[in-house]
Amino acid sequence: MLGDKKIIFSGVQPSGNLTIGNYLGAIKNFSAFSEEYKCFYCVVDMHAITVRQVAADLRRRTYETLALYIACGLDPEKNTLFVQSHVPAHAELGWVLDCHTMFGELSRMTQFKDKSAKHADNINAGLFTYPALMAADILLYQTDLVPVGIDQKQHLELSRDIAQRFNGIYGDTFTVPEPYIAKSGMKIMSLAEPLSKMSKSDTNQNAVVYILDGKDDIIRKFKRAVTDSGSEIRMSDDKPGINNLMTIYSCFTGKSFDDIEREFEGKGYGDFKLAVGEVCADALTPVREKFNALMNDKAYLEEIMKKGADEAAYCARKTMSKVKRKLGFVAL
Ligand code: AQP
Repeated sequence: MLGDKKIIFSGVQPSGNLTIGNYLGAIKNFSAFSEEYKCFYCVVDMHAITVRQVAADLRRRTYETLALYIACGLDPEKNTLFVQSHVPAHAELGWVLDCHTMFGELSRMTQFKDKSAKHADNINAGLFTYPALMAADILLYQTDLVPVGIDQKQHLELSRDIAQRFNGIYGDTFTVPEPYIAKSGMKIMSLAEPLSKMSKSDTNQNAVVYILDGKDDIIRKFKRAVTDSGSEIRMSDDKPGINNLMTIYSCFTGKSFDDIEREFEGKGYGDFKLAVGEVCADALTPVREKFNALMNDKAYLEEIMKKGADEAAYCARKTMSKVKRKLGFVAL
């Protein structure tokens, strides 16, 4: 709690151009919390370097991710928006939590398995201990609730285990966070391989719809989306392509799957794909326009970064001094 408000923390890696998976699974849902909760939204650049980055791209994407937070509706006056590497306590607590996280636990993380298969030439220690740094991000702010896409649920459960373990050894130190997986935040899958998650680092540009794609590109990508045999628009275990498109359509329109099935009864995949492309493009146009205006004002974005880092560091310091005292580190 901060004052009488519960605390929310979430983050996005500036590891690529953000996708509609990041948007529907996470960012779109963030602004609803601003009034009721004290919210910290972070651009987690330190997580991004678990995979090799080009420095100039990482720097640009850090600005872009912050601008996208704001363009997607996060008011910097009502939310603390900041960059992870601007608050060194993340790294500091990350190390402490590394020492309280078990090798076996980290070995079981599916994201580690997926990413080490994808980046076989760079299976670094940071990729392995990523979830302990994520726990540090969350626990540093005594977070009550973490809005994330369902793909991050396993990491969040580990954060809870780490918090409970630490509290068990040293006495009450951390709030044990709860995940918040929005109904609309179901896992958005690749348009080319609907059994794999849509990821910003996918090299197949046609598999991924980016938040900043123009209308023509969005419609083209949906038209080319892989669908399944048959022709009916209906949710079914053997139709992962159509399930994914129905999920996306439902997220953008708020319509239930039953409504969507009725709406497209007797119509074919072609009509449906076009409709999904159109609702997606229409929803993202205002975001893109606001983003472009923000990216023309770097000084404003830097002001937000600075203000956010000061606010975050203030809260982080309180937790860090408690942690150091409990561990037995000598205070000067
Ligand atoms: N496909 C998705 N469906 C629903 N939610 C998703 N999220 C990501 N992809 C989907 C949610 O977006 C938030 C930020 O994710 P992240 O940047 O921390 O990293 P990630 O989950 O590893 O996302 P990517 O796009 O797959 O990045 P890369 O390719 O760099 O690994 C999280 O809340 C996540 O759940």
